[in-house]
Amino acid sequence: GQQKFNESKGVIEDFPDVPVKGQKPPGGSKIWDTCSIPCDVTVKLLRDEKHSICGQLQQSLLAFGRSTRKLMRDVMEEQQRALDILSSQVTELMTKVQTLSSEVQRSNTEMYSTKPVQSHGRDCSDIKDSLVSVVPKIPSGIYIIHPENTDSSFEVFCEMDYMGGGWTVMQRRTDGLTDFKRPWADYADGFGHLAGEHWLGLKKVFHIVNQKDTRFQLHIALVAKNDVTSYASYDDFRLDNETQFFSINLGRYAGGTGDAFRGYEQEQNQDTAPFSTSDVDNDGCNPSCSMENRMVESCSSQHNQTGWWFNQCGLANLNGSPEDVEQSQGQRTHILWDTWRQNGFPHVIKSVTMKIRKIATNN
Ligand SMILES: [Ca+2]
Repeated sequence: GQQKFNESKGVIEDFPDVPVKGQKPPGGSKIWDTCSIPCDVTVKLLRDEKHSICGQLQQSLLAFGRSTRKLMRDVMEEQQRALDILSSQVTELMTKVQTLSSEVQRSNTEMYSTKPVQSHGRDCSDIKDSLVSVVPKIPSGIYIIHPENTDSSFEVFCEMDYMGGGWTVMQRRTDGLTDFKRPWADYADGFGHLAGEHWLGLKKVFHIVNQKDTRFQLHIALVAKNDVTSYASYDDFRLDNETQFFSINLGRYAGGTGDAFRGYEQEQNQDTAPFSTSDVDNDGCNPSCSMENRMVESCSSQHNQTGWWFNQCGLANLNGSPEDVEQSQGQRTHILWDTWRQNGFPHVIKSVTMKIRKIATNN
């Protein structure tokens, strides 16, 4: 009867309420002729059978839909799991790369932090000049210098490869691991590790740049977060003595970063400004100055307790932090060289080195 049912299905389905009495099911004449049961009973049976099969069909369709959905869910979960595994592997690899590169960096630093070369000179350019005829390639590293008119010798880091070599490093910020929130005494004497981040110290720099018959240039090398590099250079650099709070004196500017030491306006000009720290305030905000609609009493406090030649407070502070940390409210914690910009915004600076070198003079 199954086949017959299928053939008559269309009719019954299309007109379920039409009375079927006396109607011949198409092609069903054989059953019809031999039918011993009354026709309306047969129709009822067929209709019941149709309903039950329809119900079964519906059930299996639902089941099929459910299992399809489950299958898709399973597939998606499987893919998600695979993605999770992949991304955790990527993270693991990146961590490994970071560890490796920091190890490379450390071993580089360790390479430099071996014992200072026992070669004396008045500064790194002096050492370079005296070694250049005996050593084919003078290595960068820690050397001992003894500036004229001082009783003491001290260690400095000499950059012997960069731009002709002979550079005495007076400041370096690279990884933010050294605390630059320091009082006056530390900025006067120096702190940090010569092979890594450090501030050589105002007294030492004063001794180097104040030797007779010498002139020094200052070179500031900046690296932005996006690895763009540039520099600012001053063809003359001197410090006044400690009783004048090591005021800075700058010559002509050259470079690609803009002259942030002088800024755009006279009141931002840090040239000739005395040095300030959180405990020694020479910042020109007396009793306070207005910055970005805030009253600032101490530029050092405004700049994360660092020391600099602040002047109301100015557009430069290379002792800020190289880390991309979130700034606290109204504070300037980053390395600042505000004239170095891209698309109108200051570069985010990730490292800086300040170095000085003797300029050859005629006498
Ligand atoms: Ca002040």
